[in-house]
Amino acid sequence: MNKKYLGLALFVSLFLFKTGYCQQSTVVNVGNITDVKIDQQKVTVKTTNATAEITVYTPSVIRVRMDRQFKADFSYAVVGKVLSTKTNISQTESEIVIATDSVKAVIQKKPFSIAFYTPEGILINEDEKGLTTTWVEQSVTTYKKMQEDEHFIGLGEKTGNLDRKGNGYTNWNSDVYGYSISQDPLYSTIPFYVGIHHNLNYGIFLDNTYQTDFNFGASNNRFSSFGARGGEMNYYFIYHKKLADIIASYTWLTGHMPLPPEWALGYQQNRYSYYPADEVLRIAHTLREKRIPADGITLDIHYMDKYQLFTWNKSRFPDPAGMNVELNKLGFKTTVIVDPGIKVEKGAKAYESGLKDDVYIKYTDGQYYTAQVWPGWCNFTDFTNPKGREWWRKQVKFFAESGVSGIWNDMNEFSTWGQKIPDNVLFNYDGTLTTNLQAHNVYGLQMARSSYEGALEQFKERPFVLSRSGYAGLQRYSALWTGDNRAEDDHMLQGVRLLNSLGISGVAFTGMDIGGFTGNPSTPLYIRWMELGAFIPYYRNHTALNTKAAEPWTFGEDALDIVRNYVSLRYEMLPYIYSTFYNATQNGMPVMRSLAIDYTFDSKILDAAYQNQFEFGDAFMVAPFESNKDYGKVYFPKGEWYELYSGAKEEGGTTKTIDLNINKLPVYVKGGSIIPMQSLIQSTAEQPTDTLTVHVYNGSKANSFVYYEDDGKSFNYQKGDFYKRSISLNPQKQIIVFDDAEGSYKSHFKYIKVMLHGFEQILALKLNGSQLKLEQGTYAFLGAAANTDPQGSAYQTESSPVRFVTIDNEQGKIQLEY
Ligand code: NBV
Repeated sequence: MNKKYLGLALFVSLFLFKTGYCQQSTVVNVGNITDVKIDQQKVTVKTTNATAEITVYTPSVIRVRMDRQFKADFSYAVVGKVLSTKTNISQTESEIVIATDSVKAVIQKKPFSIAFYTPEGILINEDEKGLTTTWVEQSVTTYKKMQEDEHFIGLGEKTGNLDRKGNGYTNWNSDVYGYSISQDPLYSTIPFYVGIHHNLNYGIFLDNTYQTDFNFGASNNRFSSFGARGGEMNYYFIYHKKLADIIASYTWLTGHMPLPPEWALGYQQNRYSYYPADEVLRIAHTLREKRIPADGITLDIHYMDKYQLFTWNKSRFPDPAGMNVELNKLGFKTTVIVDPGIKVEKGAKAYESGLKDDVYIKYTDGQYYTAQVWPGWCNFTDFTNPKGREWWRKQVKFFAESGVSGIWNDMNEFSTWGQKIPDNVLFNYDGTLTTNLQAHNVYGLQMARSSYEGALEQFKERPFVLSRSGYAGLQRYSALWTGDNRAEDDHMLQGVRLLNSLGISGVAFTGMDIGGFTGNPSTPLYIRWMELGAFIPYYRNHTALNTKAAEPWTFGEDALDIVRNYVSLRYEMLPYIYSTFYNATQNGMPVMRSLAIDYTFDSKILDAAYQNQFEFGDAFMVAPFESNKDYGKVYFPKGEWYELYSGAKEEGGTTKTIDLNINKLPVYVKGGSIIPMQSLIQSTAEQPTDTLTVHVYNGSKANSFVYYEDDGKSFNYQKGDFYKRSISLNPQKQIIVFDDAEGSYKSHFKYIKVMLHGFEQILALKLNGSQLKLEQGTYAFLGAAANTDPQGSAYQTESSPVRFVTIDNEQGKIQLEY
């Protein structure tokens, strides 16, 4: 080759190398199937470049696992085990078919690619055939063909629109103080999403704890993809006709939330920070004096001595146990914050005991990893080490001895003044030593787990645990809140979407800082947010250091009246809310629900104009708007709807522009709903009257509600000491039925007041054959405080026309005919 050509060849190769065309060999595709092994519910294949296992877990859950070299099969998220499932597996020259009663996976052999079909043969999801699964150095990604008009929802704590189409997301748990409403990533990782197209929906859960990346057609219309920066391609494909069932399968796989104590569903007063003890008690007393029902007070970092874990600042809190007794007498429970960093201080009790038990994270050379947080230089417990978790569980005794009832896990991403943890610190990862790259995203989950398990061992009653960071499966241990939001309207609405997305992703017990953490809300924003809070699973007001006080009485008399109305409504709704939480412990259905769950294939619900509307349990639809708007447009999905306050009926399938009034949050009730409520109480430590009011809304479709009651605090329910009864409305047969109660618990309620809404034509009911005359009247959902206390609330809004009758609850099955 002469010099000229050699020069050109060199130039061309350099160009190709630079532009990446020559690096094809560093992109490794899964390749062709070269060997197939078929077991009862599992197919193992060798391909040119990898090994893959496709396993049927249930008729609707199929796991796809792929790697160039398999390592130990271990997961912090998955608790569901392979269930014996009728599975047909067959193969031909070109493909392998795995069929269950509800889904069919077809694997092409050359090259390997997988597609999922309904039993009728309708395509649900398929690999992008040109790209399938590929490795780029240590990263592995699976590419799925973008289906026509495909949309995506879920992926846990992600900002942006309900519809994730057109966006890419990263999972790397991060401390994001005052995050923006389009920031990514935030504090937690839940790599589970739902795809929707052609009246079909499916779920994909990528169980890989390295940094994961998702692309839902971000600047590409060819594929959606999910991948990880290390570890295996390891995903679960879930198919059901209904999204609620996909969530049920996903939470079967990653676990259900335990039943929380009832007090945790009440109102929680918080700030960074309440101290000294007298101030905490003053807050508690003022809530009682001002008749703002409340159950929780939360202590932020200033309760500690120089921010050292497992200490009390003795000058601020000379007698923490005494203070907590006092608070308990007032009907309050105390939750305290914990951070992962433990101050490096010779002689400090907890620090020394951690050293002795060898629980702190180290570098590869055996030196401790030390970084700065609140207390100064800290070491960090390795919560991925069983020994670390055991040590932490023992430390929780410190809180039990001080009469604490809840543990709030903060900074557990984990955060070291916003700095990055070096890649090379080591984590035990339950016996498979690894680095920060693999352990980072599960650290928060394992800390929350340790706190929960510690509280289970040390507390006498059901604990409440809250966490900022997490990974899939967090719901088994903890509630989650969305960290340091801002006191801005779009943050309130973004918060609604974050919680709704978390609900789709298996976390039913969620909250956000009501009123906003950074900055000061305007009075209308504060009011709106506090109203909204009544319909948020974890109802906690919180604000940062050096911001304006945010207790309900700090925004003037009007604000106080309005807020009192909504906190009071929350307490009246507790039988409904507690039952809804109970149901979440059984089937994973979130308490706060995006409309996408019940109306998945209605394209309007993904429309940005209506994406903030949500359901609270099965009955309520809330339409939140910016606090400064005078009117807003509401979408009513198919069915019948009633405006909560006036009972006015709205037809489904329509939109309506409504006047907005700061005194009242737009809330609607779905036709057919059954809503048990109680009399107003100031805390769950107080007993309501002995009448349970069951609101029944007329509707054209049959509906039922599982009513659940127990002592609200102990573990006796696990031994059958609960009271559970199904209440149903059957409009075709024109009956309302209270089934026989299950369980050994005696209901607190002697009577049931059946309150009928939308049954104007009906004057009497038949109870087991005999005639009951209905009374007529009105019912006001707001203003109960004013009814019980003349100085209560000034804001009585409209009331809804009702027909009602009171019946005896202490009988078996009750059938009411109308
Ligand atoms: O412990 C102080 C705060 C806490 O109030 C907040 O809720 C957490 O998200 N914490 C973060 C530490 C850092 C605050 C700047």
